[in-house]
Amino acid sequence: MKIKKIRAKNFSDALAQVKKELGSDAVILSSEDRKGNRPYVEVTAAMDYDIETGAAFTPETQVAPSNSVPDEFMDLRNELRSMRDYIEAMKESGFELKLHGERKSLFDFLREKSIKDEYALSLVKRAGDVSDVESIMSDDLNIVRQSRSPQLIQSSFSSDRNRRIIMLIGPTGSGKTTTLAKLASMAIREGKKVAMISIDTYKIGAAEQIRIYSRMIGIPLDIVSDRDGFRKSISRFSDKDMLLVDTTGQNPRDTKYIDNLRAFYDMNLPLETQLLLSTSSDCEFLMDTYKYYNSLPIDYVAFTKTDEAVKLGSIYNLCSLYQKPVAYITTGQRVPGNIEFVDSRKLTNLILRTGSA
Ligand SMILES: Nc1nc2c(ncn2[C@@H]2O[C@H](COP(=O)(O)OP(=O)(O)OP(=O)(O)O)[C@@H](O)[C@H]2O)c(=O)[nH]1
Ligand SMILES: [Mg+2]
Repeated sequence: MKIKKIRAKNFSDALAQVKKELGSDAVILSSEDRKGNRPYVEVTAAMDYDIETGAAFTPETQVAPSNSVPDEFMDLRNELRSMRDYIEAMKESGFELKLHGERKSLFDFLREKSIKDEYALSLVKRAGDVSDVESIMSDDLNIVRQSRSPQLIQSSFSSDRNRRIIMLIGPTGSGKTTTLAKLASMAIREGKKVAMISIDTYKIGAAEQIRIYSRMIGIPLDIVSDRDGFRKSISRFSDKDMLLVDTTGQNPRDTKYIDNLRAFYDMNLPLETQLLLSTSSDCEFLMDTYKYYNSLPIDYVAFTKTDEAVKLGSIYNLCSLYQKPVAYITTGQRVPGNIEFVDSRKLTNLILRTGSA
């Protein structure tokens, strides 16, 4: 293992030098800001360091790797790993590591809420204290829905601007059917004429589940399996103010599933699409999931199961990356109820208050 100390005027220069002198596999062991008349950054880097075992990569360890890795090595390995990920994220987003005092505490506070490093850094760079962070985050979350294509506006239902056909999409079990029933109950209470359409003929029991809700709330339901049926159903419910459309949840990485959904959009009806994502899911999973749904015309994101979530930073991460407005959050299994229409300020409060620290 070769260890080298490198000095540079800032962290990105030091990293560039490490890469040049030790190669791109070099591992950063430590970095320190040196103060004084001419401040500089000192980085200690190592080459031929086996990050998986936390051991120097020598011929001996290659031949006879040790099965029982001592705890302190495991800790070191984890620390090195997270440091490497952190630095990679910094490099990708072009940030420098220069946080001290209040800013460092703010950064740590945001990370604690599961806000991704690059977004946490961006917030901290724009803010002086927690209340600044709150208002900046709230501004960031105040995303206005982009207007749909003129083509869509001219379509068959545009004469009645109050009529809404809302389609709920999302991964399996994200809460589409339950939320649909919550929305239907709310609309009924507001005196609207509502009907439900389910295009979920894939999952066993899906029809029964939505039928129970339709009877419970007392609103009509159509279950259709194709575009023809869908069009007929929309005509049948032409007297309604609101049509709520339930869809099948499947793995969005399956292109057939996304293509099936897309076929309904190709009908050129004025559908409003809400993508439901469960906040009890891992943030990386959600970010990746979104990527696949992103090929569909999503108008809003809605976050479900906030009652089960340990942290809600994923809401900010997703909104920052995909720039979609949040329609509402759901807070439990109860129907009716357990749905909240939150503005960006309330959302910010939830994100910053949920979880430890
Ligand atoms: N804790 C909690 N559970 C919820 C919430 N919303 C839905 N659920 C539960 O999550 C489970 C799945 O909900 P569904 O509405 O069937 O989800 P779905 O997206 O329709 O599922 P698929 O149709 O299989 O894709 C059910 O047990 C719901 O009661 C919520 O806000 N909080
Ligand atoms: Mg369902």
